[in-house]
Amino acid sequence: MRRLLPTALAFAACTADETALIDASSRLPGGATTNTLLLGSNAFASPIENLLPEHEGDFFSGNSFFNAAWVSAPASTTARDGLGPLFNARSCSACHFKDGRAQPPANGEDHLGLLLRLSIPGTGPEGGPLGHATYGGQLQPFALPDVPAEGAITITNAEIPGTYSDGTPYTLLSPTYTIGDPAYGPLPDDLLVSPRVAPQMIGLGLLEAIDDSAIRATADPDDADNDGISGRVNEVWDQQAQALRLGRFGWKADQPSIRQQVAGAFLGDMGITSPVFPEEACSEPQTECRASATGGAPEIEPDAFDKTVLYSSVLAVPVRRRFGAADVVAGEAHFHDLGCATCHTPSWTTDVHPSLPELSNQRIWPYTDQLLHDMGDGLADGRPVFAADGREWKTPPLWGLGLVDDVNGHTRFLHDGRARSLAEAILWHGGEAEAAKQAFRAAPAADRDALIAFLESL
Ligand code: HEC
Ligand code: HEC
Ligand SMILES: [Ca+2]
Ligand SMILES: [Ca+2]
Ligand SMILES: [Ca+2]
Repeated sequence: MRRLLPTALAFAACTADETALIDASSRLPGGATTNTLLLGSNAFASPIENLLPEHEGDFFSGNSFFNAAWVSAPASTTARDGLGPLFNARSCSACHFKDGRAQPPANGEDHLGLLLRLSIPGTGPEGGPLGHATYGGQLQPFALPDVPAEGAITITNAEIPGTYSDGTPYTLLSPTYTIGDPAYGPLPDDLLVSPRVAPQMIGLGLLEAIDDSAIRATADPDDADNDGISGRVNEVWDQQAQALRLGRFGWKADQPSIRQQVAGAFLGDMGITSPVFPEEACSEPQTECRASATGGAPEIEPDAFDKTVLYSSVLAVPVRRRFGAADVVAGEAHFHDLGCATCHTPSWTTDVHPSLPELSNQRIWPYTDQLLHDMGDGLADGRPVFAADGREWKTPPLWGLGLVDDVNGHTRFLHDGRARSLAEAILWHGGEAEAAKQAFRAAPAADRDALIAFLESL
């Protein structure tokens, strides 16, 4: 499936810094795995181009499990029954539409693609968040007919005005979340709520193939190098290893592996039990939930589960567009000069992947350090997850961001999709990223535009 692009030249950046050469390999952000063929609305749906023939069948089966709408048990379609009883959506693709990214719902729309993680103050099992005794760790706004759904989410947006240093005005949307109609008793005043939108699914196996020690080596928890940036690792519970491991996936690096993230999605988002989480997520007081029929033990067969994990691991990162265009080249230099690259680490080399050799030893360009950062009051959710505190978020990869509009028809960014553009996403940065944000605010309009052109080329 692989086709090589003609070798790109190295472009000199428009900066006095002689060392700031644009690396030709960044044109293929996923190395040999890069999707060079399929852009437009299917830009995130391609398998890695070097996918081995023996993995193709599993990819396509995994694709069908990712897109399948699950049904309530018992059903004649036993391969995908067992939905709920409580759930957020019926399929993975309802939230990760076209393997892409969700946006916050407009008022009155169903809350697909944005979910609320819940906990109460204190520490839960294995040092993780302490779920609410009835509502658990996530609000499920939908349920099967005879089971009460947990509640409804309402988002209220305040408009916050601001100005760039040159006087150009902007506004930011600041959302508040309320849970209406709580079906299982009132919610406590000190309930901790973390809103999250579904991110795009590309390049995840490559990120998983970065060696733990390489990520740990870049952490600087006490800001020993005194640059104002103190990236930290999360350490989260690994259900299969029964031990704490480096957190990698989710907006707070909540999950140690794609496998556990997928199992968590099946259970928490769709009510489907799996080999990793074999028990339905019905709490003691949720009696109708506990009395409902299940679709087998586990509800997704181990083989189908493995294929969904493989699928989630090998969706390809798309090739850069407008690579080498003057504004993009200038924007890349600004990205470094404004301090963005301190957290959005441009490049990594993957280690040996245990089961997918296609992902091994690739030079990749995700633009993330995979570490947690204090992003200030504005973005804080106040809900700790293992080592991540209520102000910290993991630096998200920036690859593919310029194609979100083509794939999903929107440009909503950040953990809850509050930013309506890439510029708004930057303007929300605070905490450790305050200096970078201020540098962006102070930059001339032409430089800001070039920076955005660079981000759109990713
Ligand atoms: C209700 C919407 C929803 C559904 C359904 C859903 N997801 Fe997600 N997905 C999310 C959200 C929100 C996140 C971010 C989670 C977090 O930060 O904790 C996410 C994160 C992920 C990630 C990690 C991505 C990253 O960059 O860290 C993977 C992998 C994933 N989902 C796979 C799946 C699979 C496979 C399914 C179906 C079994 C699925 N999801 C179903 C909303 C959803
Ligand atoms: C201190 C580390 C840090 C610095 C410096 C930083 N970022 Fe970020 N960036 C983050 C984190 C963490 C998030 C996720 C925040 C959230 O979702 O609430 C983020 C999110 C983003 C997003 C949205 C990504 C998405 O998937 O929604 C963009 C775009 C972005 N940053 C660009 C930049 C640019 C451009 C700069 C320089 C002007 C910059 N960042 C500087 C840490 C940083
Ligand atoms: Ca079920
Ligand atoms: Ca729940
Ligand atoms: Ca530092």
